[in-house]
Amino acid sequence: MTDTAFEIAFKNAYGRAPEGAWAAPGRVNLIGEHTDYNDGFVLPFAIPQTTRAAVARRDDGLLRLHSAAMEDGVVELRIADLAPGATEGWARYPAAVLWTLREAGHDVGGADLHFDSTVPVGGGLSSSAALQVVTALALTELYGVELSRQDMAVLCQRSENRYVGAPVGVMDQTASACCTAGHALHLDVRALAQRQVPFDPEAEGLVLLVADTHVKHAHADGAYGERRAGCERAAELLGVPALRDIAPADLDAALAALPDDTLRRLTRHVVTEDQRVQDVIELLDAGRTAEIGPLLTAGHASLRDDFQVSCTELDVVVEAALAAGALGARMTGGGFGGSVIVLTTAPTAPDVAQAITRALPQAVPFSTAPAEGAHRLW
Ligand code: GAF
Repeated sequence: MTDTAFEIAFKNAYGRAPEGAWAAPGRVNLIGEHTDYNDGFVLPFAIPQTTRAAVARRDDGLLRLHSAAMEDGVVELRIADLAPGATEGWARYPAAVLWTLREAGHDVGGADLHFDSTVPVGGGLSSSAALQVVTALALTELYGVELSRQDMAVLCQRSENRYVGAPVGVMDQTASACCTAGHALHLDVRALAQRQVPFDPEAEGLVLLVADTHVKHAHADGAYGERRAGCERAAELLGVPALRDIAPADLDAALAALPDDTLRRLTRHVVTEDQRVQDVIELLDAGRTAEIGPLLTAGHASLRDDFQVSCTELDVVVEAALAAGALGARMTGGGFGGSVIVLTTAPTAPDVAQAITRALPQAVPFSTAPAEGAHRLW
């Protein structure tokens, strides 16, 4: 079925009809933060908010990009000129995907793409991964390229690492490409092994709220890369391939072997966070979702105190939610701003939501639940 307004927006930008339309969701990470680039475990789910792309192929070596949210009109790029660092602004993300597909030897040519999105930009809900994944899915399907969803996610991650210059892990792109409705995705990043874990808060009388602090974060900034470099340095000093290889039972010995407090804090966060992912999964599998609350809150404390990627606004929202009776709350995503997730019982949810907005007026919580991953619309 075609969405007429969306199709018309494509026609207005390009003067012809699209060949099809695709959608890719943002994500909430339930638990497992800053563990993906340590070869560890994550547990994200797709949210109902998506980025959509209406697309038609071109055969003249041009990539043309248009976004309903931007005022820069149609951005026209020559595929032959695409190179890391050569593209500015939001257009870097789809350009990066086309460049990376071609670098990987896939026979993908030019296209006109029109985007719109309901994923809050800079809200820590992976708006950029949604943009990358919807581009990758549309181009591979239109050009008949066979790529598994996990390989597509890895390719999108590579495009962000190499073309955009942000040293992110693979969680967000995998969530957008591979999640399914009613499930959180347990990803073992080292093995790239996936399991869909049933997660339906509503069925257990619970509500999961998302509160965007509207404090903007940017992963190309140095702080994310510094944390990542610190983790890699700690692993090297400990003689393991990645911090994932430190078992919780060996954590004290590992901490004692590290030369400074920063590396000790980073290591403690990653090792305890990997364990929290396993503990949350056990509770979800046992149908004891309400009991994951304290693990979410412990994850926040670890990100705030040990990994040091929280900020005042995130902490204020977490504290307000807990004081109003939430079962658990934590920042989600890379941090330095973005969103908080809050688990609460259904009857307490209105009070919790009110308390959050009272504490931070720009944070207006909405409830969410696991939605489907990237898909073709028509
Ligand atoms: C950002 C990154 F993109 C992810 O790869 C992940 O590292 C996350 O921060 C922190 O868990 O969303």
